[in-house]
Amino acid sequence: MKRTSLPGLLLGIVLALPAMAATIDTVRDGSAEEILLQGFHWNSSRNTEKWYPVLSRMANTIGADGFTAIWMPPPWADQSSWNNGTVSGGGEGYFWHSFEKDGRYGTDAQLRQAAAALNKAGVKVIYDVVPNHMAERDGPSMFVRGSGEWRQDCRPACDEGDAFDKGDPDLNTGNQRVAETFKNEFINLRDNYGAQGLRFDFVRGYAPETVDKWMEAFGSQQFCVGENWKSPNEYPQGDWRHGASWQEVLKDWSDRSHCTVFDFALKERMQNGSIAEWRHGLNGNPDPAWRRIAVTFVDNHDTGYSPGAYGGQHHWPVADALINQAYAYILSSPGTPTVYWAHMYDWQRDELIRRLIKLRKDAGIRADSPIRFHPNYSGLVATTSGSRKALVIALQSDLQQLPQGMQAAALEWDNGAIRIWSIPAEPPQVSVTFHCDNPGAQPGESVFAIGSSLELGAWDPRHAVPLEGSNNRRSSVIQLPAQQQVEWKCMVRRQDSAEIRWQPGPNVSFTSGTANETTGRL
Ligand code: 7SA
Ligand code: CA
Repeated sequence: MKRTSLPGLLLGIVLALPAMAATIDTVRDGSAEEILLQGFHWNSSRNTEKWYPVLSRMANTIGADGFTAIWMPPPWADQSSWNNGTVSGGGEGYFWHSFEKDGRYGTDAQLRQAAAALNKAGVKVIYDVVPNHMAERDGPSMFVRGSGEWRQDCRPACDEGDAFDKGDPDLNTGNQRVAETFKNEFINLRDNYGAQGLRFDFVRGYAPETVDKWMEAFGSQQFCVGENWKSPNEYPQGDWRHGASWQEVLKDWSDRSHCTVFDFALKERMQNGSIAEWRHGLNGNPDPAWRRIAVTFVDNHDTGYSPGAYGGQHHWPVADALINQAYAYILSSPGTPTVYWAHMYDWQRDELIRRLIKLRKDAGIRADSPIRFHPNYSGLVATTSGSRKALVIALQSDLQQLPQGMQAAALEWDNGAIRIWSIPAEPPQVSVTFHCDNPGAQPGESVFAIGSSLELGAWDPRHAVPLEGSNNRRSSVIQLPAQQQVEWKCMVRRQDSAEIRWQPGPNVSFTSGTANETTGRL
């Protein structure tokens, strides 16, 4: 037996410690550089060709297109059918009746083949799982009514969260046997169906702590994402979340489950905000621990359209004209981006998406990569700092070229509505306070900082940075990459005229990171 030296033994123990940690203190986000494909749409279970063989056939393409993981439909048998007046459906996996894998998407054997082909193509398999509720069929069910295993077995309900529909299909995930049964099935998906992660459906219906326990058993180094689609105003009055932001509600769920979350904060801004307000997604949060948990998406099988019957569900679709810009944003910004099957493989957005994925991977962008926004330009302009390169994103912006003017855009799309530059990797960004001392200030004057870098408007008065404060000193904190040689000046513009007064004399120049404040004098 090879003798292990004492240092080697100690090193071995130290390396093993994190895996043995009782509960993890970080989030289960895979490599933190995942690029997720939603591997189905709402009508996939009604597809002419069975869906699992489609996935087997497409596995190498999916891998070659740059996806590192695929969100699979729920693998459990769903023979339901329902019709609520305007639309009908059933069989999609969300109203399953047993853990049998033979369902509308294909057979057990076809599922194993698809999972094996995807794993072989380097694509992690993430199953959609639905532990909140199930359909009952005639004959013995997995769980026994009246035994405390169903929500309605107790008065009032015994359940860890909201009811699905009227609550009659809800299981009591707080019940030991129910939790154990799902734990064993998740391990079965890991060991026999190639699962390296799980997407938890309808997490509003059960406790995040239960998800954390299931993931401990499944394997903490794996990937998990929760679908917590519940707006703050859906929480009862008196619950702290009622008045909170979408981001805070999502972060709370993630903190308690140690899973990532679909970034419904960004989705809500894409639906209701201007493009500049997309910066308020979870993935744009100044705190990397918040960006890291965000699984960004444009649309999915609920919110978006799908090929086939009724055009799918389209509960909350992104405006068609914004879809390309939304993909440009999520694929060049922090978080874990998700691409919807139909956009990629049915509706010919694949060329743009493929190029965006390549830019992201070349730059080495991670879920928690830094991002800084440049509100001194119109539209949405931001710089995401990757480990190998930085990407400058300009959506619906008047930013036509970078300050140096040397860099051609790496990607231009939709007549310039999308521009992305790929620039050399940057040192970590620092905050610098810019002051303009303006003893001669007149009422109705606005004071700006203007200078050489993108953050300072590249010497273009239209993109100078407005400073706030009292008459004789106005300031603003601006984020810049460290070690940059910055040249700048103060500038005054009278509100009622285009007249501009420049700081006299030479530029103020400093190196960012050595000084964390800099002062000009008008
Ligand atoms: O309206 C969209 C947004 O607009 C914005 O302006 C709003 C947002 O707040 C607002 O700011 O979002 C709201 O609406 C969303 C969509 O309804 C809500 C969201 O919370 C709310 O804020 O999202 C909820 O609904 C989604 C579909 C869920 C979310 O988790 C949930 O929060 N998505 C996942 C969950 C399920 C269920 O597992 C799946 O649902 C989704 O694909 C998955 O992604 O037991 C017998 C029985 C009886 O109990 C019933 O009374 C009877 O009606 C059967 C019958 N139930 C059937 C349903 O009526 C029928 O619709 C059931 C058996 O089948 C169907 O349910 C489908 C569901 O329609 C479908 O979306 C379900 C099961 O097949 O599969 C899918
Ligand atoms: Ca429930």
